[in-house]
Amino acid sequence: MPLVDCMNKIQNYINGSMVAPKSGQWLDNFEPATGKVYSQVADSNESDVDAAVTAARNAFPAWSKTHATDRAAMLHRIADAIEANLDSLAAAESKDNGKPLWLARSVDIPRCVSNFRFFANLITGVESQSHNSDGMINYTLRNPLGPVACISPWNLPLYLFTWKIAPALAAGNTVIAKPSEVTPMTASMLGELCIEAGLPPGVLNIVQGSGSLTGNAIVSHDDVQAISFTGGTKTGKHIATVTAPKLKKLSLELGGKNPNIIFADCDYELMMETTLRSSFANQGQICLCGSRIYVQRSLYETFRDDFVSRVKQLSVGDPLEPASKQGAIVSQQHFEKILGCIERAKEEGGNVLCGGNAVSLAGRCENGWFIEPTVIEGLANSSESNQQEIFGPVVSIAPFDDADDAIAKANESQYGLSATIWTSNLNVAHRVAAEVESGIVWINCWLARDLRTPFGGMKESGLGREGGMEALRFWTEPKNVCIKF
Ligand code: TXE
Repeated sequence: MPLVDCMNKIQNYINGSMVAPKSGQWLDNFEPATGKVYSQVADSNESDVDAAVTAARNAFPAWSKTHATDRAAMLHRIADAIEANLDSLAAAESKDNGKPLWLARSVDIPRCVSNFRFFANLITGVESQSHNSDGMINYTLRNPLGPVACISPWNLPLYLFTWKIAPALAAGNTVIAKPSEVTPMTASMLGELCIEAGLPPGVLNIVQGSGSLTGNAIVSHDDVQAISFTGGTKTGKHIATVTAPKLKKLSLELGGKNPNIIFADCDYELMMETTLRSSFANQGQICLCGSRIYVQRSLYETFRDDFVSRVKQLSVGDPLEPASKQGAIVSQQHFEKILGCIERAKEEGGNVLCGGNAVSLAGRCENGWFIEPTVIEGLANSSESNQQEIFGPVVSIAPFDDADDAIAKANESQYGLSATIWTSNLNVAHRVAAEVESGIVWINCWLARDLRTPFGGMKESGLGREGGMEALRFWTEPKNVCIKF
């Protein structure tokens, strides 16, 4: 596949072709590891969005009538193309986002393949509902909606982009998809792969650009029937104000401030190894990271000293180096936001046990955006630092006394996305899982994913669920037909 020339311009994929924005306007695209502009991305406007929606509308009749097995075969061909280009996609993802190359190769890109294959398989096995009673028989049709929109963030760029696109296409919709303008590269490459795979023109349209211009044009377009969004809570709430008056279906997967609850009777080594990942994977830029660590008092000091000494060993380095455990922060703006949050935590009485500083690297990364993995103790549970999403390599730790105390601390939050519980006591595990206010709970594991499960959060963490049948139901309109005989 002709790799998108990184020094070239990152174009839109509309109606089956790679095209420049009609305005001829471009946005700089940075490499986080070097802090330098390395490409430019289309700054699309309403007329680009309109072209994409028109293409999607024109492609909808044929695509929606394509048999599920044929839609599935097409999705498998896209998965094949991604698989065949794993190395170039992983390299592009690492360059665009700043994450370590090994992480993009082992997690991000393989998950894109899984996203397409999972929903391709699912739609060939979906059964229809029928209800039979009193001389009547009912059957339920679940029809695709039409042109729909997928809008995704910069932290897991192609992973979350395809997590939305795959079920939308599988259900028979045509799609207008917008990646984050901060990490546009692999979305553009996906467009090229779809051309190679023979996806009919207009079935998928990828429109690059800013949220305020391009994103807003998509969510406010009258012909867009539904929107699936992942990003910040503030942006999600804004989008809801645009779509609610038009009664558009809306799915929101937003921020989190997830508790990691560690009881003294846990499997210590497994907990420790996993907690290092759940705290700092992807530089802490995963909405599911456990950024509030609560440890039972009898274990607290042992945990704190051991955790801090292991965090200090997490090397921050060039994302291209296999030894780098932590890569670069995605943008200058986010880099400065995280450092500001660390200063705020100190003002709130937090004691930085390790990290807390920007990292200056020699060589090609000397101007990159790097931050030490940071552990802070002594913050009040109600402090801004423990209430607001930082979305970086920063965790707070605090002791708790018993399950009641842990649940109260965990639930003192506006968010409710995920929670992690470490204990060997089954009663405690099930009780805490039942009472903690989050849409996803992991017990003695983290980020263990079965794509059939409902995925999403409550409170300020979102609206609706992705995954499995939840996704297919979101992307279809049910119709009940009743026949009397
Ligand atoms: O997300 P935004 P950003 C959190 C994290 C981060 C904050 C902001 O706390 O600091 O969100 O990150 C598009 N109409 N998460 O700025 O702004 C935008 O172009 C339509 C958690 O990246 O929410 C991008 O494609 N679209 C999150 C997408 O929305 C709009 C992962 C997300 O951008 C728009 C990332 C508008 N008005 C950040 N404004 C998670 N839950 O995983 C922006 N966009």
